[in-house]
Amino acid sequence: MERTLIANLGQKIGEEVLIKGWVDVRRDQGKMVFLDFRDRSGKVQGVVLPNSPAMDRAKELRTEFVVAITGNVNKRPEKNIKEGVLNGDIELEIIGIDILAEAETLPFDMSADGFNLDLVTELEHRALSLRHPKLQAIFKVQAVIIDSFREFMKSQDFFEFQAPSIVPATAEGGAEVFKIEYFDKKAYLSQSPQLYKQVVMTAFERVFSVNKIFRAEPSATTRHLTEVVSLDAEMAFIDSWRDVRDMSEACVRHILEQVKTKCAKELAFLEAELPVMIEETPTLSLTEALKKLGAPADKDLNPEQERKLCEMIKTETGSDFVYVYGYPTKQKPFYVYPNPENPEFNEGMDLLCRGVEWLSGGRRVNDFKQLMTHVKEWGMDPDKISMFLEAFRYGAPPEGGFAFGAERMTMQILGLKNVREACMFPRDLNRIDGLLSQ
Ligand code: AMO
Repeated sequence: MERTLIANLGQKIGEEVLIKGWVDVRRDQGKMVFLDFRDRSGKVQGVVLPNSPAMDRAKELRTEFVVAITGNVNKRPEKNIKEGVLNGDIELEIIGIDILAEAETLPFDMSADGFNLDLVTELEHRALSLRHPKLQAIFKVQAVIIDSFREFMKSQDFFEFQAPSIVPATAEGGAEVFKIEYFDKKAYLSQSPQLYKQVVMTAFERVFSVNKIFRAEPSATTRHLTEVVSLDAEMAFIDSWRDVRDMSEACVRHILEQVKTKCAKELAFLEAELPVMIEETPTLSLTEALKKLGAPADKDLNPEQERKLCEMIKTETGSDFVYVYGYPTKQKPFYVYPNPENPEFNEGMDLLCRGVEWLSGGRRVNDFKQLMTHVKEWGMDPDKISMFLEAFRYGAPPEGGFAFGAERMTMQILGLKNVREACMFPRDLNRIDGLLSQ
């Protein structure tokens, strides 16, 4: 018999079917055994009646056994119907049980009601906690976020390329970088595809990538990982950094719309409310933002100021988002474009959402002579970035771009408290799968 997915059982009322999946819950009531089964499509309740040939086997089953079940799909009596629940109106009368794999007793209760683990235990048992619908909902939303990013960039005629992870020089500054032994030479794990997206832009004009980036982040915070999925874009022939701002805003809007329509079930299950993006996202210079906060002029916003600024903007405008642009030129990497009217400040920008930085970007220096001046002033070794410089030596248009972290985006969209909840296999100062012992 061909396998029927659990979500399709409702179309097979009165028929004999074969399902395959895991035992989700087992309730032994002596004469009868109730078993909930789970596959990739959903759950169904099964029952082994007193005279069933499957009774002996049913007594052997425990949670997470992998099974193939034959049974009849019956309509539930009116009084037992559960409205609004998948298969709430049917029940599988079990006639055959084939055990495909046994499971040891679980180290913790994984049933929907019993699943209230602290994050450390959840991470300690990632292989098991991934089977829970809460975690599956989070990562389904993340998959839609990444898909929608790709979809939007392609709709705007951006070309997808694969950026390297092993690089000869750091793009974003020295401290937070992993050095690797590359045979008997030194190399780095890429902090950002920044220099590569700029190079590819000089050939394809509009480019994007979905890549892993690595940051040797020395502190364990709720928003920093050492391995991040970065959604990067770069575009040629801009008139100003505002073109980049507008493109990134349209991209976020598309992602939010897609999550809203494609993940309605997951959002409801996680009790998540999408952040509000109003028609025109409020946009302030760093100087204006600090003034608004009553803070002295500074090089950047600290996390507390980011949180406070977002709260103020939310109260004033209803927007959960705010762009901040115009950072002190020397505080940002060498490639960021200084404002020609006030070169002390640059045309870099950040997008904050619900108190956390979500995206960075802006206009880049495209004039080769100016770029070489920056290379010197920022103390970069031109030999290490010779490929990047070649692209600009031979004609690069005015350009800019942006990057999101997929985990931060997932965290803020779902209102999660810790970025580790939004990363399937988080790496940080203390953890690579398990806790690091030294
Ligand atoms: P930036 O360093 O701000 O910019 O990174 C861009 C976005 O990546 C995410 N992110 C992180 N998420 C979790 N943990 C981390 N340690 C971490 N580091 C970064 C954030 C952040 O907004 N090259 C520029 C982008 C550009 O200008 O196009 C860059 O890398 O969501």
